[in-house]
Amino acid sequence: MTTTLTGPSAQARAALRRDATRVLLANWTGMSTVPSRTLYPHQWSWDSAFIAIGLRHLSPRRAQRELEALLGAQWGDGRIPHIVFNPAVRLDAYFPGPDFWQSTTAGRAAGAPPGVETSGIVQPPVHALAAALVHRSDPESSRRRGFLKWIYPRLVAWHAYLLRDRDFTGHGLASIVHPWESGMDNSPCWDGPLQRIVPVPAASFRRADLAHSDPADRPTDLDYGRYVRLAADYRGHGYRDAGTSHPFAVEDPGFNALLIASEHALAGIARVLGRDPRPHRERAEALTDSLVRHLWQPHAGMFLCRDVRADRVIEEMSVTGLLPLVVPSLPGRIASAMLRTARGDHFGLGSTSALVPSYDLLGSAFDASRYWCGPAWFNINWIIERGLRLHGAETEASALRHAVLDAAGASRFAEYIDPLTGRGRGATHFSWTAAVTIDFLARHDHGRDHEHDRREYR
Ligand code: 9WN
Repeated sequence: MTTTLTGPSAQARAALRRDATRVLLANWTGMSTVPSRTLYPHQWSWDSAFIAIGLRHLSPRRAQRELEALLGAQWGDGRIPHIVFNPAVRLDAYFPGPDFWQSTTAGRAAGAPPGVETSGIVQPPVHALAAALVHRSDPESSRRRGFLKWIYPRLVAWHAYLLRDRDFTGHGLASIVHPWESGMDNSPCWDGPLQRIVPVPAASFRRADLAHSDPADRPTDLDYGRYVRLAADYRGHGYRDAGTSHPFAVEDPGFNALLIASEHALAGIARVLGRDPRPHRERAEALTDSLVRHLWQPHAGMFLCRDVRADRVIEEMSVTGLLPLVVPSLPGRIASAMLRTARGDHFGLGSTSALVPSYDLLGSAFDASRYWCGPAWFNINWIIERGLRLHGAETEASALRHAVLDAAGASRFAEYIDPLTGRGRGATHFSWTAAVTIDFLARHDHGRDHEHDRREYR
């Protein structure tokens, strides 16, 4: 895959922006944006955060509405569900759909809202970061609509849920209780903990994803059998965390890193609202200490997941362990080691792989096509690019941005790509791919990356 140092020409940038804009317009339902018209015809939690980050350059108001639609389905206990279902979509268009999750009945005691069907699990907490960026794109309309005032207490409740109900170890970190909660569904990191889960028989459910994509690109039926078992058992416990055994419980560094970045963003939001930002900063620093203390693994040169039930480090190098680059106050020696790991043979940044792959290029489970077992994802590379800039690797950040723009255009805004060849995989016209493209193009045009990030964390 070739990448230019200067990036696409002005003409190519204009064409890319036009095409990416079309994707986001076509995927807008009137209330929010679907990740993909075919594969994912509802609203997804972390997708909407990335989508809002792109949409803010087209319509700050629509970006605000994207996040408001998601937070409008927040549960009473503070959780933001990973899917908000659109009642106009056929039940068999996505599995597991609202008839499986049954949030309005099974989730009632945990505070599921009565007027909307949602899933009962969560996804990585990137929302406060998205809200801060959306606000900054048009502070005037944000103020007029009371955007931050409305969203701030909801984001505070969301983080409180994660740190209150999901800290199973007392480490001060949030655990995920289902592979889907990581956003990296079939990462090889989950293979070990999933061994404990008895899959439901494949004949007992009907997957909808295979109608829209190549089975070789997707998780297997065995994976699905385990996903369904975990979700059904959680539902059986009313989606309550207290008193539920959670046979799958993992401290995931990427999930917690995004929580830290979002907690810093909450400090910025609090300041704009005239509130005290210090509790957020202190929480972010405490989380950073816990992340380093419990998940940093010097022998790997990166963060690794922890299997909470087995009380064991998961010795698999997934890109989730590089996402802490997005944490601003990471100790310098750790940031440097991570940069070396990203550039090295396991992730091949700037050499073997123009975009950072989702999993260790040398890992025994590496598969260049299969979902989170190797392919490179655009939202993940957006996070890595931000991390590179935060830690002073400006040149690599620009090269990565150009590579993302090349790959997005060449793959028709693919869901993900083969990291070795750049070939698109999964769905095309994928929303967060278009959103990340628009965000990178806007920043290319304004050339204000550096200044932005420094200001954010002051
Ligand atoms: C399950 C929507 C979502 C992303 C996830 C990605 C995939 C769903 C699925 O699609 O997960 O949530 O059915 O495979 O893994 O990161 O949010 O784009």
